[in-house]
Amino acid sequence: MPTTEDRIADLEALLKSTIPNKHTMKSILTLRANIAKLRRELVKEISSRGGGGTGFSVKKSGDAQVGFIGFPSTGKSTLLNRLTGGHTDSKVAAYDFTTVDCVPGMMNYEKMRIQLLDLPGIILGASRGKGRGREILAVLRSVDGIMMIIDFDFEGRLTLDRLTIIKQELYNIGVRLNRKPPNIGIKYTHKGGIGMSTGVKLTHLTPDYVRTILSEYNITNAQLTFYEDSTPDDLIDSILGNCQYVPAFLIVNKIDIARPDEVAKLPELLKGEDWIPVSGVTGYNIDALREKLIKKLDLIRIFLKPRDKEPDMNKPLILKSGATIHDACNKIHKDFARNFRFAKVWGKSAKHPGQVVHLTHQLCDGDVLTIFMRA
Ligand SMILES: Nc1nc2c(ncn2[C@@H]2O[C@H](COP(=O)(O)OP(=O)(O)OP(=O)(O)O)[C@@H](O)[C@H]2O)c(=O)[nH]1
Ligand SMILES: [Mg+2]
Repeated sequence: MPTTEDRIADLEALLKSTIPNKHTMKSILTLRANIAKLRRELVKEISSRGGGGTGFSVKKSGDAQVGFIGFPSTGKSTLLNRLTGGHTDSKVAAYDFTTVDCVPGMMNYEKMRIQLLDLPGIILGASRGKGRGREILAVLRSVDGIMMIIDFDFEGRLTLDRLTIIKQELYNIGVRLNRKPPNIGIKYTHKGGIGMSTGVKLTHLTPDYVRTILSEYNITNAQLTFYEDSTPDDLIDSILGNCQYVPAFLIVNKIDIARPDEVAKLPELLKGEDWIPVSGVTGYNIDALREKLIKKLDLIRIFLKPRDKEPDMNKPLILKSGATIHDACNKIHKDFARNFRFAKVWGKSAKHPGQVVHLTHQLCDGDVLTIFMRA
């Protein structure tokens, strides 16, 4: 039986060979919708199989998890060693596929503990099941941040073809970088066909295209509201809802061996990317890399204050930006939310020191918090 990958390849070939004109428009739309649908089936397969059952078993720890993704020998393990101050067992060597497992390390930064996951170098076609590719990529569906890494070659040059592949592989497994979930409202109805309302001009979708995509998912009655200029992929992401939205940035490693004229070209070459040049070997920009990572994760520190006592300023609770008292309670212990009465908060999120707040109150970095529970 053909695999999902084979079916995608067949349809892509068919799409390529179809000359667009007004007679073929309908079949082109159907083909595109079919391909997109199969791609998402692949995502489901990957996330449920975790790459074939022998997935990496790394216990999550720390306040957040961040994964490295890059081709072999780009310097992932070297950087992991640098960032963790050597608190990891990841081996470094001058040959490809030195790392064959998911190796964790802990980076400590201003009372935050970030678990970094070193991964084997990916190869082209990882998401289509080559090597341990799927397992590697499956790990990246569950992290709080992703560091993509590319490097200068022996001649001191940098090309972006590998970055394109990395991004495509992540896309294929349903990982969306640096973006919010699509803002499309879908209300399923029992009758009335497909209704569409738009607050903005749609430049990537026509009503016909929307209907074709929906019919691929057997949706014949629904009311759609587009709040932004969405793409066909956005629509499918919304229907399926199985994508991960992860903050990410690009590390340009081995800057120590870069040709000066190549370095000068970097701002132009990497326009639109969130990137940082570093050297794992000389340590150049490693502190800046730590800072960048922390900023990207957008974490906040909450200091817990026991009733009538001073707050513990040494061990903050680390939460994601935008977190509420409810999130704080859940992080401490599930009983905290269940038996919650009210809380008092001091700091940026409080209207006045010691403001009484409830579960939906949003916290800010540096807040001090006392939780009162039912006896
Ligand atoms: N010149 C230079 N060499 C580096 C740098 N970082 C790593 N290397 C070298 O690149 C080679 C590969 O480094 P690793 O850290 O093992 O690379 P990796 O990405 O973990 O490789 P795999 O585990 O095989 O995927 C080693 O010989 C490192 O010494 C750097 O910043 N500059
Ligand atoms: Mg390695």
